[in-house]
Amino acid sequence: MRTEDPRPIRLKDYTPPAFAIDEAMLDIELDPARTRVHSTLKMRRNPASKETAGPLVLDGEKLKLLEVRIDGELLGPNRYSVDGEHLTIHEVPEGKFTLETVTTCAPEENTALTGLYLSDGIYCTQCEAEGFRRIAYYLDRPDAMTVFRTRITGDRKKTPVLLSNGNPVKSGKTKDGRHFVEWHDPFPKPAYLFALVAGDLAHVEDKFVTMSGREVTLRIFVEKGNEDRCAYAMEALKRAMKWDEERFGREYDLDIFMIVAVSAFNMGAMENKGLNVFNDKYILARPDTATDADYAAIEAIIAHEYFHNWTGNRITCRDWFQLCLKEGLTVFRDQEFTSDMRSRPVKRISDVRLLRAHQFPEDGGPLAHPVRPESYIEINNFYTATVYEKGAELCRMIHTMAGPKRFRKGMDLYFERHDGEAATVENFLDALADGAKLDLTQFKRWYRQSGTPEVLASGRYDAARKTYTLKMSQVCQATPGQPHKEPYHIPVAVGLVGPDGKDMALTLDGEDKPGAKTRVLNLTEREATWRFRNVEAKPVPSLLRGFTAPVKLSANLKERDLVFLMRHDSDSFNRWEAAQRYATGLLVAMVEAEKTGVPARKGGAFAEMVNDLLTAKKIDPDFVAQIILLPSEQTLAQIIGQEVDVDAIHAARERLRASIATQTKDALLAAYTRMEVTGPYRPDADHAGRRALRNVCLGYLSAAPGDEGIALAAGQFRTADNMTDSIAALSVLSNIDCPERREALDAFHERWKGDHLAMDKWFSIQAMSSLPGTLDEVKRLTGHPAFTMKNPNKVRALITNFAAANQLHFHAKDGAGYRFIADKVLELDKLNPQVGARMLGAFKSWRQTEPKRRKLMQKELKRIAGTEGLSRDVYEIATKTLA
Ligand code: B3K
Ligand code: ZN
Repeated sequence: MRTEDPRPIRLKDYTPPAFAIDEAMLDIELDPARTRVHSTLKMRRNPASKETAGPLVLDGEKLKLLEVRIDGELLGPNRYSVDGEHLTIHEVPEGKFTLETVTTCAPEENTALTGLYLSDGIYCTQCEAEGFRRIAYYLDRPDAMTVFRTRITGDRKKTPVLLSNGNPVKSGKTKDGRHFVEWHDPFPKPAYLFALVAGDLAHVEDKFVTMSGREVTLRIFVEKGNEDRCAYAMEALKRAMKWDEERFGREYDLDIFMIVAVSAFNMGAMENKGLNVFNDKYILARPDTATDADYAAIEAIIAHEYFHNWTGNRITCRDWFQLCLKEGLTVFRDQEFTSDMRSRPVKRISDVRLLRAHQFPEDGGPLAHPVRPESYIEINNFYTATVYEKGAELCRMIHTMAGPKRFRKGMDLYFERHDGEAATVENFLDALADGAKLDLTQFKRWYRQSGTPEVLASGRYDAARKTYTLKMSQVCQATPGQPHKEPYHIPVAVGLVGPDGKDMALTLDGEDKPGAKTRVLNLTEREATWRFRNVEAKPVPSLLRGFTAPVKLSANLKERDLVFLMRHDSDSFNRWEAAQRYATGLLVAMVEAEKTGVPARKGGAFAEMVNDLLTAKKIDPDFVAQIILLPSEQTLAQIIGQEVDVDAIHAARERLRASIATQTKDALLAAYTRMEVTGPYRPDADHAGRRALRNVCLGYLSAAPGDEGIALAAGQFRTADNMTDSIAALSVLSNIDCPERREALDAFHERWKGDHLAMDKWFSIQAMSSLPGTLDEVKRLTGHPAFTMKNPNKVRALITNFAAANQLHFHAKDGAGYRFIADKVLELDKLNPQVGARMLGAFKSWRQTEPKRRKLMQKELKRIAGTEGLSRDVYEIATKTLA
């Protein structure tokens, strides 16, 4: 409980800012305890505002105010007032005026890592969403855009590198032996895109020539000694710059583009104009230190932040309710980039996995909110899977409906109309509708209705008439604050697979010629029917190909239809989907059997598929690695949905793994050998795919009875020459109680104890172990010298991972997992509320657990919600989760 409950901010209350800032000049003198910021703002009343009189209210937090001046005149304390959140100047001149403030802040005390902070000797800022107000008094809102000039002064030894946005214009020494650099960013921007970095950093440099022939300097700044880990990030950056030119016609606009890698960062990365700041885990990579998954993430995040330069920076958001305007769209763009760089089907599978693992539960739980939320207490809680991932799905649906060419026309129009503006979702949809010639009126509901629509499909074949009738209906469950939903516009890609395993050409009623083999049907009503003609034999329908809409589909396909599709569907996504559905069906029955003692079947068809795929002459390893993997314990918990018993799920999945491994052992061993990669390490899809499949085989082999799997994993761990294989072997061993386990963990520790990123892997593997005693081990590891609650990567590796990715132990029957996490959330609430609030997300599915656990979870949630002095971040998540 808080003494005063924080008030929600609402979309419907939006009004333009009362004042405009024409120019901002910041003079920043760095000091760990007392950084001095002299801000000079050229201001006037905003002509777009209805407010023509009244005070000037600026945002500011944790600042010490030393001076306020208007047009050079020092204001006495009676002319303004200050509280913990604002500086209010009672009266300002009629026309243009200059406002100067002098404030100080204490970067060394800043553990929240928002605003200006000092960590490991590096000064760094994070201003999105509302961090700039911890640097200076300002109109800290995205629709207040201005040109910034920033002068940074610092110690020459400790901070030889002084960076900010835009282009460097001046530098030199100061009289007191320090030095300064002045930066000028010609592109008007909101304060959330401001950045400053200072420290003793090394850099690597390259260049890129844009499509119009301009040369851009590219620099990646890292801690000294890490220069040899930047090559992949630099390559990825150049590929992203080129791709955005080719695919979207977007060119980079400044003379220099900089990226800084820091080790203390609240999230993945930040798209500050011309000066992206990255969590170093998404920059630094060498074959022996980074896994294939790390390489893939680096490529994707580099691209994502770079793409923000147009979708986010050049066109920014009017207010934070429009967050999906930049995030959903930019995720869609980075997904497309990865699909073009790697395997499109595998990328789609992994994106849908992510969506189902994080977004679906969010949309079906107490924290459900629309892609464009209508209210929030703390905006940082809304950087969610819904805004990002579902937001991307909405862009993907528009792309599906328009086709690539018309979609591009729509995007071109969006850039043309809104470049330099702070825009809204409506602006985006209007531009897309006009440019792509689409009617998006009904589609718009996706942005305001929360919840995952369920689509029910059923088909009937009429052999006499040779018709196939497909009926689809939609419904969306109530979500918090939204009891009733209007029907959505849902594009459903459909194919009909004939008995020969081939797609039929589809002719709808009323058409005289056969059309394409995959057709997009638009379900816009609560229920609709389509009839296909000239269907020569009874088909198996392949519905929602490529997952064209973020819905839950039930098609009630028979087991034999699923087996047929997982072997024959020409749509790779649906082949994978059929295999997942088949395996899920088996596992759910097995979980039931665990409880009732009635033995379930062994999953022969799945094992047969594994066997056939592994022994086929030509295989796509990356795809096979995906399709033979069983659904995760979390997925099963979600599908079961109520009275979830994590022990039964774990036991059932382990039994099925062992059974498949036993049935396919020879094929697994053969593939394990066949997939070995020789020659120098390459992180591309081809090599990474082979390693992925090989390591999935290793996982299965370790589940088979006997010690062969252990020996194989221990051997792989010892001989691996890259982090991917080393980590894969280590995580297999981490789940088996054997002497090789400890040996491998110790050896890894010995080799990598000086490397903070590798140590994160070591922490997280232990946090995710299924062995008994894991919680005690995690508690013990919080005392490890490399662990600190002040570094978010460490916290996420050891603690958040335990809460979010170790379902078995987080949900331990005695409630010890819940207690531990609740304690850590409260501890973080004081240090870093953003990271604490994220961790608390692990409690969101408390209502789905069986009654005893449900009570225990509720008790911890109540304990948190009842704590005096909570941050807005944790308060909002705790109270909404309980509601
Ligand atoms: N825009 C940032 C996220 C900021 C999160 C603030 N709590 C990174 C990104 O999405 O690219
Ligand atoms: Zn983003």
